[in-house]
Amino acid sequence: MAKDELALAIANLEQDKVLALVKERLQAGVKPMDIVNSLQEGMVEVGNRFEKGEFFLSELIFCGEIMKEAMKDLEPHLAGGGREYRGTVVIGTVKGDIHDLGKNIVVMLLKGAGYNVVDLGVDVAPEKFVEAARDTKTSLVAMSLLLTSCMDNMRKCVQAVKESGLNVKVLIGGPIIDEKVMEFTGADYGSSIASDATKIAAEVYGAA
Ligand code: B12
Repeated sequence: MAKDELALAIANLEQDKVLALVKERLQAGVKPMDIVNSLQEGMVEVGNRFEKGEFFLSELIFCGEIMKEAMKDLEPHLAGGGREYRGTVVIGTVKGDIHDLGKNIVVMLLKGAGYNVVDLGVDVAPEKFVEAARDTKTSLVAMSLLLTSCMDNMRKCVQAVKESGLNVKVLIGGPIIDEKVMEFTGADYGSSIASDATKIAAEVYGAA
C-alpha cells in the first residue's frame, strides 16, 4: 500500500485532495516528475485493487480522469519551453491498447526538450508507425504499451519499422518493459522511465 499522501489520495480516488496536493507541491517547488511518480504509484494501487476485484472498470476510468485533471496543472512545468529545435520524434500507443496517460507525459517531456513530436495517439497499427516515420523523416519512433495481451502487436509494430528500410531507431516504453520484452520485440531502446525518452532522443540526434 502506498505511503505517500498524494499516492494514497489517488489510490482512494479522492479527486479534490489529489488536485489540491498537486498544486501545493508545485508551489512548494517539488519537481514535477516527482509528483508524477507519486500519482503513478497510487494508480498502480488502483490497478491492484482492480485485479483483486475490489475496484471495477468505472474506478479505473475515474482514476484516469483524475490523472488527466492533475496533468493540466503539471503540463506547463513538464513541457518547459523555448528550447532550440533538435529533431522529430514519432510516438504512439500500440495497436489494441488505449492507455495514453504515460505516453502523454513522454510527449510533454520531449516537447520541453526541443523535439517536434508527432503523436499518433492510441491503438496505432504497424503501418501507421511506418507511414509517419517515412513522412516525417524522423530518426526515432517511440511506442508505449501497458497491456501484456498486446505484446505481440508491439513486436509487429517494432518489426514493421525495422523492416521498412528506413534509418530509424525504435524506443519502446511502459511499465512492462524488461530484457525479455526487448529481446522479443527487437527494439533498439526500452525503458519504463519517461525522462529516458529525452536522453535517448539526444543520443539518436547526436545532441547528448
Ligand atoms: C487508468 C487505467 C486505465 C484507463 C486508461 C485511461 C487513459 N486515458 O490512459 C482505462 C479505464 C481506459 C483502462 C482500461 C483498461 N485497462 Co487499465 N489501467 C489503468 C491504470 C489504473 C493506470 C495507468 C496509468 O495511466 N498510469 C499512470 C501513468 C503515468 O503511468 P504509465 O502509463 O505506467 O506511464 C509511465 C511509465 O510507464 C513510462 N512510460 C509509459 N509509456 C512510455 C513510453 C516511452 C517511450 C517511455 C520511455 C516511457 C513510457 O512513463 C510514464 C511516466 O512515468 C493501470 C494500473 C497500473 N498498474 O498502471 C491499469 C492497467 C494498465 N489496466 C489494465 C487493464 C487490464 C485494463 C483493461 C483491459 C480493463 C478492462 N477489463 O477493460 C482496459 C484495456 C483497454 C485497452 N484496450 O487499452 C491492467 C493491465 C494488466 C496487464 N499488464 O496487461 C492494469 C495494469 C491494471 C491491473 N493491475 O490489472 N485502464
